[in-house]
Amino acid sequence: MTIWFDEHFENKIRFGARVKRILFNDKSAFQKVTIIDTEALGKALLIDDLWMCAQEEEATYHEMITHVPMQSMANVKRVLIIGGGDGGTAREVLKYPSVEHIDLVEIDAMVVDACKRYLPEMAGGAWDDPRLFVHIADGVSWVKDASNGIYDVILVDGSDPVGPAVGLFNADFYRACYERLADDGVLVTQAESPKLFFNVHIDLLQTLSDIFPVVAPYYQSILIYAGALWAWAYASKKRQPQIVDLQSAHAIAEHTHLYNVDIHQASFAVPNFVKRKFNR
Ligand code: SPD
Repeated sequence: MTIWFDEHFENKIRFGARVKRILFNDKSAFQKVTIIDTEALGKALLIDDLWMCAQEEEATYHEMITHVPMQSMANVKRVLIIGGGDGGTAREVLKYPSVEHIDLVEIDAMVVDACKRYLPEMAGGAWDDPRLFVHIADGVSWVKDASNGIYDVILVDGSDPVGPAVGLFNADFYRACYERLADDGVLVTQAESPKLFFNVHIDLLQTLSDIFPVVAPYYQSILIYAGALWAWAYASKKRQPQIVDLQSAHAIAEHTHLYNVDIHQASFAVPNFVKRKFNR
């Protein structure tokens, strides 16, 4: 029997792949967590029936959320990842020898446990790195707690704005992130598709702009995400999203699938339909 997994958008359009096997499927206190093996994309994680990452297509997402901020700063030592329970973002951050400490704050233990067991490739050994500290906790409360200290880089690697990730799209959360961010630090959050989630995308950019002096969206296409053109939002108190050390960017590009100097620069080209609503 042929099984397909499809992510549906408003019952109008769907994004799917053929499934070989369902490896894990359960409901936590927060959401439905599924890991499947697919014909075309390898193993994949889905949350509440939405694509999160798939082996053959995850590099774009994890490299863009990580290397754009990491290359816009030098000598990053302390990193906070909110969400990221599959370990893919931590894997990319750990490519930097300057990084001394990563707090990964994931609300749902089931995501981490299922990924460790059924999708360990995504973290690529990150779970065993002594610099990574995994906390099963609410990211919103984490950033509101001053005792957690200050971070050079904050990466918001959450799910879509349904279920437990809703709080990662509001001003309260980003005001608290501002307090946790070093003066010359950088925050990047996944910012949904400017095509299918236009209002969410614009609202998020506006929310960030009310808090951070520097805000810039950046884009890449991702095959499995609804809308195909995906966005991240860069925010900082004073640092522009420019590569600070070309040599370091070329060096990291030796270890990436997609990210390089040209991609970093070109990804900040903003489509006109976004510029008409958000132009800074
Ligand atoms: N619609 C997909 C949104 C995905 C955001 N996070 C993905 C998690 C991968 N680490």
